[in-house]
Amino acid sequence: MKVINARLRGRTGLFTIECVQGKFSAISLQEGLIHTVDNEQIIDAKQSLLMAPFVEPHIHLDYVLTAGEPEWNMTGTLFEGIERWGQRKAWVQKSQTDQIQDTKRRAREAVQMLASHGIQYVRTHADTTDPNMIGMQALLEIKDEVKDLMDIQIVAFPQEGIESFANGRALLERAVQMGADVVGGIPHFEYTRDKGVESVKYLVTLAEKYDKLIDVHCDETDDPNSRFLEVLADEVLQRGMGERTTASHTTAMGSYDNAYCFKLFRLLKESKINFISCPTESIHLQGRYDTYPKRRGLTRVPEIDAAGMNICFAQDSIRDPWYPMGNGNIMRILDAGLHICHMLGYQDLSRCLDFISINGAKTLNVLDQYGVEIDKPANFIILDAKNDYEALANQSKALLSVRHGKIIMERTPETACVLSE
Ligand code: 17E
Ligand code: FE2
Repeated sequence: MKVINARLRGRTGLFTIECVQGKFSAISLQEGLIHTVDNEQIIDAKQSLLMAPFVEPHIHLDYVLTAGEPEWNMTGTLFEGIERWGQRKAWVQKSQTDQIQDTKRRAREAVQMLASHGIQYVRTHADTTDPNMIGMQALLEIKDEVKDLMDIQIVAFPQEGIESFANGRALLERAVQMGADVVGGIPHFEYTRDKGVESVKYLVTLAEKYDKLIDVHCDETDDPNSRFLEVLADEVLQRGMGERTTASHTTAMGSYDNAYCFKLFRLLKESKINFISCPTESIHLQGRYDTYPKRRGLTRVPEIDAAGMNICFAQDSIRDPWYPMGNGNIMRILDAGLHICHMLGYQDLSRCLDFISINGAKTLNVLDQYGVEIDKPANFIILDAKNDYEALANQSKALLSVRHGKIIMERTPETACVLSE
């Protein structure tokens, strides 16, 4: 496969990219524009941006497309979301639906949405607070079924707690033995501060024992006293597991006082942990107990980024008990995130795609196989834009997605013709 007339991020000029046996074999600067040759083997990028695929680092594929089943989340809070999901678990059990098939059908639909937006790397959570392990079983099957479209990592995620749910610890370990890639937790939801701390220690020990990555739903609350991030960072720093660890949400950081947060940053930087912010989810779920002024309820994205730490954006939900919107388009999330975080300065605009590509890949620990570089897997997208700024401003979509040198998605560019008198 050969692509001509492609722009690359961070480089000037037009490039020809060649792939052999599923890998990038040549990347060469052209003298100028190559006029289209009539050859079906050659793809003309028409001066659009060719880049590594988008990354969706935090989504719940077992929850997707369940909003309103059997009831809608009326308060818009995290806690009602958890309650509604618990209600759905009981409801589908009673209805004699084949739960594995139901979960696989919904996850498959979401995978199509993600793939159609140029996403090829996904980290999904699977609820382990279910003695039947429906989410785990279904997503393990889906991971294998769709491997030609995307790489999926599965997080063993104890939605209703490790210490505060019956057999929470054993269920989490079982999910790891079943084949989870990542160990999760939810310390801010545990009944007490002490149980939250215990849960973090337990999950880190479990990840170390089985040599797994870590991704914790951490301090997803507006409560400024929710301080499990420091516990997580310290635990993984001591064990040298920081780069393999992710703190998702950390929305309480948006409510910490500056003196505490300044002190915390020293530990965070030293620990080298990764961060994920889910801006649409957090702007929707947080701030719910405020009148006015109403807080935004996001973590400190620009400050984490400016301090040299790794942070990326994610969707979290597609129409589930927590969040009724979503369509797989991570460009929408980037757009919302940059607005909410006051990140529309030119410097941010000109590298904004980092937050949904390379930073996500770093979080997933897949950098060894990610990027448009010779000898790496020929996984890439062509965006309907010339650069980051234009992609964001136009909410550009991926026109083509190529994986191991094969086209897996093609989109016909949308055109509108405005008629004037
Ligand atoms: N579960 C959770 O604890 N928090 C969320 N934002 C979602 C599920 C979507
Ligand atoms: Fe989540």
